[in-house]
Amino acid sequence: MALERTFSIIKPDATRRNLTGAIVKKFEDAGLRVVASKRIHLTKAQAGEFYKVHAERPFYDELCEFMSSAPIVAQVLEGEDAITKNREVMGATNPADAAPGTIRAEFAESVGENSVHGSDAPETAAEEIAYFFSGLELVG
Ligand code: DAT
Ligand code: MG
Repeated sequence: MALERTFSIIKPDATRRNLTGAIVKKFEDAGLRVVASKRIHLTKAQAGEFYKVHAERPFYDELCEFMSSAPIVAQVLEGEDAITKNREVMGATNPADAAPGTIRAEFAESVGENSVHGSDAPETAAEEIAYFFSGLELVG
């Protein structure tokens, strides 16, 4: 399995509760390395652009409000099979369905405010990394 990179966000519900370090520890314990990281406060329009694939969903407006309600930490994670591994460490979208020990099982507040985002495929990982970071900011 080749070394892979994926995109991750620590969401506003988690930065508000000062959980950045606890969440990064979950990634590091799983063998994922943070090779880029920045704390930023998205505008609603920037959140809307990032989540545009969900534009037709009933929760889209709520999602964009939430993602722009407080700072986020945007990150690039690197490791063997990083896209799948990150999704495993995150747990299911709805924390009620998330496996014990996953980030969402331990920290998420609801299906909407679920502490982390993670890319779901190589194409989306590449797009999402490029939306937030320049090549110069990726430091393996
Ligand atoms: P994931 O974040 O696990 O990839 P997704 O891509 O289906 O899940 O949805 C993106 C985000 O949208 C999700 O993290 C939280 C929000 N969301 C999804 N389903 C929702 C719902 N039924 N109600 C409210 N928010 C929802
Ligand atoms: Mg998704």
